[in-house]
Amino acid sequence: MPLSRTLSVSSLPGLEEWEDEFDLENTVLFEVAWEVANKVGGIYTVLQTKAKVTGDEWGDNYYLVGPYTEQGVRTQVELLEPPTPALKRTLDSMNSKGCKFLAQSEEKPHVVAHFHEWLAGVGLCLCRARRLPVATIFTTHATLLGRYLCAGAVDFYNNLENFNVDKEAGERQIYHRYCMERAAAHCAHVFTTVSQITAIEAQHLLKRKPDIVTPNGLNVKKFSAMHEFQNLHAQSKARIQEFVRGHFYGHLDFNLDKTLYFFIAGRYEFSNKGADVFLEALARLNYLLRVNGSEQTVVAFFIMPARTNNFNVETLKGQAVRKQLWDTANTVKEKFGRKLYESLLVGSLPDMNKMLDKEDFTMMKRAIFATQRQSFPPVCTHNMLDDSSDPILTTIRRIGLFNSSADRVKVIFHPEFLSSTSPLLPVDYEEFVRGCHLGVFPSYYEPWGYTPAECTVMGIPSISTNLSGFGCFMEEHIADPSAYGIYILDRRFRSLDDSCSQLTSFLYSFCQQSRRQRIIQRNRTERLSDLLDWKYLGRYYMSARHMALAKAFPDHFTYEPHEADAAQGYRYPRPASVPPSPSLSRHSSPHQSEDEEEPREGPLEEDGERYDEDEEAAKDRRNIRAPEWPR
Ligand code: G6P
Ligand code: 1S3
Repeated sequence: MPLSRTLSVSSLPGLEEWEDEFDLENTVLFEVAWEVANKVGGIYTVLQTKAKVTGDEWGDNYYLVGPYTEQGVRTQVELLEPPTPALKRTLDSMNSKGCKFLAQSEEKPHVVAHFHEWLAGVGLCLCRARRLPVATIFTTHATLLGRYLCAGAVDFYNNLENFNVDKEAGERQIYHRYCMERAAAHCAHVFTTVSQITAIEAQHLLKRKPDIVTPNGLNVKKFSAMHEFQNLHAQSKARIQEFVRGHFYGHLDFNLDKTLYFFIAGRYEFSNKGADVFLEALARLNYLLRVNGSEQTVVAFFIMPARTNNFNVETLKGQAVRKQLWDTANTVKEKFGRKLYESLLVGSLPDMNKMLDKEDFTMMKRAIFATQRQSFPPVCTHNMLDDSSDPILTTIRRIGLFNSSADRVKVIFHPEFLSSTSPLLPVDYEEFVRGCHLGVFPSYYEPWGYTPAECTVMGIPSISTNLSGFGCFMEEHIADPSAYGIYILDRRFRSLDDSCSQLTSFLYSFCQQSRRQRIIQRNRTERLSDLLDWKYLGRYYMSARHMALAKAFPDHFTYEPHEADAAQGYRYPRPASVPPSPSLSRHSSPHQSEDEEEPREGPLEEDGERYDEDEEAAKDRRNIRAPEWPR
């Protein structure tokens, strides 16, 4: 009996459920990548989050192949016996021969082998060179040469068609790797990449136009309580505030209730990831907040791993001082409580002048004394090995953001990925993101960009760019992205200086929102999650596999070319309560009320209009322009 596969997209309003009967019997899918159960970067996230929908579709016929690492096997893999005799024979044979071959079976299944990135692409080239009966797919998540060219001072996007690719690769000493990538792209039955912008790049640098764009999705977690993500924001923010209390000990002259947390995170590619632009915009924001006498403070985190030899003493001391103050307060509180209790027991009101004795005051004075320090709170949490040449630190020295009292923008560089077991900031990445107010990812080179996508599904607004796959995808599918907390910076048609100004204005406008405006905006941001769910985006991978099977085994499979652009024209409307013309709206985030009420208990007034989150969401669903479905 043929297995059938169904991808449910019913959660995405306006898109019909896509059901496709496809004979999967005797068809096997291998997905091969260096990052299978091996966390290096974004490709790990692609494979790990996609595993569920692909597994639902292919069941036991789905295999992920990656490098054997002790750590990966111990923490992420459950060791099992091979489920079919054919696979067992193949694996036994591979073991005995030192892993020499892959496709051998009496049943002659139709094999689809999907290779990610140039490292795995070597396997693809060998499949074709040895004429194995395998339908092959190659996905590149970035081009090697593109990444290298962008990291230098090159006007990349205006010169895509002019690069002498062999020369450029040779000069950067990546010619051998470049050749492997280009060979894999050309050998594959189907070549894909993660965004339109990288498709154009691949066409020029690898000299093959991708057949399908396969955007990256996420495994979206839905809470049963609708606003649970708002509660999580408050809880996680409290964890970050604790850290900030320690980090800024002795300089806590700003109001934590009026402090916003911005962050950038990812691989440490200073200009590719836009850390340069972010720093410049922070310096300008600092100036604007100061001259306008703003009460807001911004703490900007840079979470980018660099070479260090552990936390620095001053940073650790900050958390120790905070802990000591906490312990002191608790000791005094307990003594106070006991005296109060004794007094109530004998039926009298306590004499408040006798509640604290000399010893208590001494203890408190000593604790306060420990919070005195001469230096500013450190910018960096670790001892950097390349302190004097590090690009973030060098820029901070140049722009002078040293965490002084006068600064309205404070900077914390944490050059290590976050972990819930850290003695300094014991939160994992997800918890950290939830606790922040805004993710800032002004990348110059970003084929997709998971960081803003992750923010979106957690209901945290973010800034990306029109040079990132994510930013372009959101621009295409949302009528007014900024109303949903998706700010897209123009890095394509503006000079660097203009992009910095635009980013500054995004940041400054964000700082002017009231709490209730931020809450409304987070509700809207979170509503976009379905758009980024593999339940919906998985269809592009399906199409790529259909196409590859049809090319490799034309007698057995056919491919309907319309499949790949099934969602063209799909668009989220502007939120129902945002005025239709931008001229009516200073910026299209929810605004302008100074009160700090929270809008979750019922309808509220927004710009004289009624705002009701549930009603607005329902209205938006009705307004969504459904695409014409090609059949
Ligand atoms: C969530 C919580 C509220 C809290 C708010 C803070 O919405 O449910 O209780 O007041 O976050 O928002 P803010 O943007 O100021 O961190
Ligand atoms: C690449 O990882 P990166 O951060 O080096 O692949 C990711 C997954 O497709 C993608 O999101 C990212 O933009 C690329 O750059």
